[in-house]
Amino acid sequence: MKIQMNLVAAAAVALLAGAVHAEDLVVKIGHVGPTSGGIAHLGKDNENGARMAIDELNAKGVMIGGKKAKFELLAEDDAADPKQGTAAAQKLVDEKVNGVIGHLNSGTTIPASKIYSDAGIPQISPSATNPKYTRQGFKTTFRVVADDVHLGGTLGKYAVTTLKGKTIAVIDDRTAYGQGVADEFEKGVKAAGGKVVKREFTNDKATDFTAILTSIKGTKPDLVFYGGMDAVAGPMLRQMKQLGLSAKFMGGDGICTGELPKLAAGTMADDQVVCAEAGGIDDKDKAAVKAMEDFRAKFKKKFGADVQIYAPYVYDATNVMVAAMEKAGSADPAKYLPVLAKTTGYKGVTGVISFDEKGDIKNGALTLYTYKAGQKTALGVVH
Ligand code: ABU
Repeated sequence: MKIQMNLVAAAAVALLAGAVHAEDLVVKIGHVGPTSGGIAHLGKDNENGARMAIDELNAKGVMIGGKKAKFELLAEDDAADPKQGTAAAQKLVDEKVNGVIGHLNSGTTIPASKIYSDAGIPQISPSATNPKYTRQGFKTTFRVVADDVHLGGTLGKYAVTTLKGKTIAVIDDRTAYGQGVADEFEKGVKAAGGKVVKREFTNDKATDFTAILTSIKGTKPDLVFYGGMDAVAGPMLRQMKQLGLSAKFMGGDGICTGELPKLAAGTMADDQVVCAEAGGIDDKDKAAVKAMEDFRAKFKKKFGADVQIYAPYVYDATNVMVAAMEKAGSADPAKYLPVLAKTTGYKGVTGVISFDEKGDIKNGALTLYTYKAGQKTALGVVH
């Protein structure tokens, strides 16, 4: 009899628990990045940033409009390819996601943004830096990093005024990001009174740069800028060394990764490479520095890997989106989108996030880095 009573009680508890689950609000967050191909290490880094945020939000228990939210991560791979990017976007729209974090590359983020905009789904890119992304007149596009105008322009000025570059060569990979950041770099060099003596291009899958590096070597450059990603920059640095081209090497955030020394197979001299991350926190802000250190330690413990570059920005982007849902009391894109657009003073691990009228981060910082003994080493934060 007693056993029967216990079984009835257990069944009641299970029923109650089931009823609570039935009341949960399922919130689907899409994430898109290249988790296959040459920059899969960066796509995985971004995806892990989203996974970390989602796991923490579920563990914390977030209430949206009086219901307990259960967040689901729908992670898609676009292989950094614009066509696969739009296919992934359409798939997420068909899955009726409540919001999207991504994509990683400007070349995939920009075409995908039209699909999300048509569906009214908010999208926050944690890493696409081409300015066009937020300048298409869409209400659904947001970005938590500085853009290539700031990035390329700052690096161009730095090349001339700090590194004293006199003969500067520029290479890009002809992607929306690579070409765009190289153009902005060139403008920055010219504005600072410098001169670009050679402009060459390759593509984002190339492995042999002998012809363009030989042509550049003929101009005796003291500085080479590459607009593109680390998967190409690494082998390019290796081939520069083979050709006896020991110029300084600069690039934007796409090369500014923890993986670059490995991809360059130990051919980088100390201080040879200068690059910039499109975000950063002031090292005088001890609380912010500690928050970032804690994030990196938690990330390493959870995934067994160091942050490459943008995982903390993905983490913040996910949390900013969910904070807007909480504030709006709804995960319905039409209801929380206006609240997201008004985001002001959100304190994340990457700093303070406020959006301007285009959906860009206000007062986005940059962090300049070099590499010493194969370690990415900060030179300073620029606003
Ligand atoms: N911002 C560098 C990598 C992503 C992109 O903009 O293509």
